[in-house]
Amino acid sequence: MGGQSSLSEFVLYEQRGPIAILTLDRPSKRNALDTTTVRTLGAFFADAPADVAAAVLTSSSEHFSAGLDLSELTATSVFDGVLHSRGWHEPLNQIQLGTIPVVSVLRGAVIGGGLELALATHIRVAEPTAYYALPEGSRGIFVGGGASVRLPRLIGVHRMADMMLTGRVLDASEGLDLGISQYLVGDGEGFDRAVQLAGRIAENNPVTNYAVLQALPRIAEMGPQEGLFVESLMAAISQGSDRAKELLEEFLAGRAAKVVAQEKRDGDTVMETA
Ligand code: 1HE
Repeated sequence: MGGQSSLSEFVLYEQRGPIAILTLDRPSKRNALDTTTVRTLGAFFADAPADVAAAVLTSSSEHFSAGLDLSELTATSVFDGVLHSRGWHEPLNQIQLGTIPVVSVLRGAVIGGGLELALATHIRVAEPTAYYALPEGSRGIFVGGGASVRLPRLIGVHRMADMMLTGRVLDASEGLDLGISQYLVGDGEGFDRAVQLAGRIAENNPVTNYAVLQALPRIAEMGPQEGLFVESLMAAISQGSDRAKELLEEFLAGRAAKVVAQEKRDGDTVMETA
């Protein structure tokens, strides 16, 4: 288990059993993300400890992140700008296309690069204070941390265009409706819910988690027939794993969790052991 340590100047780290907890900790700058912080996050997920099965990405203060550390935007050349943006793409890909499912806790500002970081996580749990914006439009720049690829796939090009052209800010409830977050919980409840979800995810067959992170987004980008074929391969690989066989035996012996529709306060349906 161990207590809290630091991965880098603005990233705290703690492991609770199979769950890694990474905390953005730069409250005085509203968790503005400098290059080292973004690289630290990517490097962690590119080479996560073998006993980590799921992760929570949260913040130590009332804001998730105010985005790119604008003091870094003094890039001197066009080429520096390309490299700076690519310097975000790689770490965010390491998160999204890694092997560890990441649950983020969104509250307060989820702005610009902060939103881009959140979009690279797999499950987003928002609190009512969360708000989403892309002020790049007003700052005379364009998104550079993957938003033009990830956000339209969630909310559509037209809504992202609105956010960039008009500075429109989406609130937590709009974010839930549009799929920016999958969960909306009460004030101060985000972290506990994220840990609970991460715990649930950590119990899955690792092959299933791998398939969800690696195969699912690729299949979603394929033509339907190619997707169906890759799906059959992934299905066979997961079914052939020892853990899948154990879980099937448990179910057939009446010892497995049943699917129980349970209306939670915010309408979530969860699996419960009967
Ligand atoms: C920052 C940053 C930052 C705050 N980089 N220093 N993101 C933005 O355009 C959002 C800019 N930030 C804000 O709009 C506001 O700070 C907040 C709405 C998030 C919070 O407001 P507030 O009133 O609580 O705080 P504040 O007084 O504005 O800021 C506190 C300090 O944090 C202040 O520094 P101080 O030394 O004067 O105390 C701010 O300068 C500092 N700060 N946000 C640097 N972002 C891969 S490309 C991605 C491109 C982008 O992300 S563009 C969007 C950038």
